[in-house]
Amino acid sequence: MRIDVVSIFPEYLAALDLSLIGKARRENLLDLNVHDLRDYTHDRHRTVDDTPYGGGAGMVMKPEPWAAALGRIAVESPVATATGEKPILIVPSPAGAVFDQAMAYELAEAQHLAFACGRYEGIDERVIEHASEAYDVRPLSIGDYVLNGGEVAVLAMVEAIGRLIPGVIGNPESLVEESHSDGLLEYPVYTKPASWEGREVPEVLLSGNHAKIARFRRGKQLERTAARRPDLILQLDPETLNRHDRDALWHSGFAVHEGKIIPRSELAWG
Ligand code: 6SD
Repeated sequence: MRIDVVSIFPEYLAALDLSLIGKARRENLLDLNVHDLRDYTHDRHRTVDDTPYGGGAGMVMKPEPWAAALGRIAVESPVATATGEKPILIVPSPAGAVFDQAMAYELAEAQHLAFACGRYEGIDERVIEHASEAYDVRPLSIGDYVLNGGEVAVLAMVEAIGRLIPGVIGNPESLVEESHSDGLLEYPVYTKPASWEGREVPEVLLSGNHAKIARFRRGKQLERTAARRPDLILQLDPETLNRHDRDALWHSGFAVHEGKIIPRSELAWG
């Protein structure tokens, strides 16, 4: 996969040299290129911002450097060249659709992703419209809170997407069981010592009874998800829930009633 990131703070992306993503780059599984937006300016001060039309606080990123940077990246895109397909341009924004694990899986299939990191009050909107001619543009949010720029959002998305590229994670089995891939949060994990500070590892995990361990873990996933993310419980397909699952959900305040999952408080009696 090829990834291009455009930012006025290219050093922010240095963390992508580390750990699994850094290793994937060195092994040529990931061709990641970080570009300094100021390299696409032509004035002495390398200006990337200007005052907003209509007034208001702060500055807006000028269109010309963005058009030059994104134009160069599109022309050099391996997908545009090989298949005539458009590369995907992700624009982090608190006003975007929320990036989730399903999106990470979808984007991990792409040949070429580009990321445009805004700063100040954001990028002149016409850049987004103009970029749609060469890119499949996706304004994406990493959650409902406000950052100062797109760089931290890009770090999160590149890590979430990059680890799904075949070969990046040594043991692909670890991708199967993880949080969100089955719509549930992860079960709790423990290691040695079995007794620590007066706290014991749950006995069933020391039993060697694999069926019982699997049931225990599934129960913990359902219990945790019900307590912390009840919204995820309501999105489960009730057809995927066995007798043990329904029992665990009942104890966590949910019922399967007439083919639907509902909070037990909404069960109509009589
Ligand atoms: C000015 C940006 C770009 C400012 C952002 C994204 C999310 N989820 N929160 N905040 C953000 C992105 C903020 O450029």
